[in-house]
Amino acid sequence: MPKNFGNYFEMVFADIATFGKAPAVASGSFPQADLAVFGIPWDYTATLRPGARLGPRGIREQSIWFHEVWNPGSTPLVGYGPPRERKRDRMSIVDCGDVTIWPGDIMRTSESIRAAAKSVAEKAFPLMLGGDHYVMFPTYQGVRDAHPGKTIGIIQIDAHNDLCDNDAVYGTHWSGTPMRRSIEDARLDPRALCQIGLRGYLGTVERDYQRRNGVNIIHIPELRAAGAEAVAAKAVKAVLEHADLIYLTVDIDSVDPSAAPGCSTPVPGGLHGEEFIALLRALGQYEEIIAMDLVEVSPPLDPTNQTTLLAAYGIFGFIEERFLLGPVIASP
Ligand SMILES: [Mn+2]
Repeated sequence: MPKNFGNYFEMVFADIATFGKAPAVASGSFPQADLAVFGIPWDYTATLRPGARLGPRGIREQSIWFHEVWNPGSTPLVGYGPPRERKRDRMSIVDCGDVTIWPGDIMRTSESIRAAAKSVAEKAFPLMLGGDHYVMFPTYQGVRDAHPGKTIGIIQIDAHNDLCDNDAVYGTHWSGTPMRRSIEDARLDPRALCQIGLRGYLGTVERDYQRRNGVNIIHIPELRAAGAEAVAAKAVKAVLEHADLIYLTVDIDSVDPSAAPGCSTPVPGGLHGEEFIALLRALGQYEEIIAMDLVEVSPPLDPTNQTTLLAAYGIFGFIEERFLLGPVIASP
């Protein structure tokens, strides 16, 4: 502990808020790491309510609560549940800062995001913090660029299908289109897309498109009945029938507004906070998932920080499962 600068990790309110207090890397450098975090402070393609440009900063601030998951002090933290073996105590995480954006210029910004995501994904498991959901599309393209010769399917946790195409008002590049763009502009096989958590009023055009093209859909009642582990297994299996690897995209509006009010387009009837956490933990057990994002968190709409806190906690559950925890310890 330095004498005059630097504070105990537990002090969430102190020091520079990198993700989980991971070391910040110099802008534009991409070191080898287990996991590399980068933000996209962009919400120019949001529809209903803005503020997701502040999502990366908000998630970083709340993430500090959980830094000991990956960088433990005297006693490693473990998630609640049956005793687990720990594969290792530490992992390397770096925070690459935020991608350069060009306010209002979608195409120039998309090029910037795609190149950044490729650079990160070549060196580490990339974790992207959005940003409205549109930024997932160029991120997905960049991750694909980093895995030449591999097909990459998508598991999407979301209230909305984001399969709109050419809206009369918003056009083709906005937060309702990233899955459609991924299919039509980035050669995603629609059968390698699995959407979990859809609800509310969705367009008949998009519903028919889903059915016609074999998009996999898992609604919340099925998750509630079967449990997170079974749903994660089903989603992974469905996607891997038509792809080599998986990109996981997580829209915080998948969660019920009672637990996640701070987002652009909340829809009642969503995942409970605990279901959200359990689902991310379950998905964290699949090494075929090689990239992740969490999008649509809007701190200005989140006066108690509960949405950003849930987002950060959910991410750490995934990280803990993916990188640090082993099997349940068998009872003697
Ligand atoms: Mn979405």
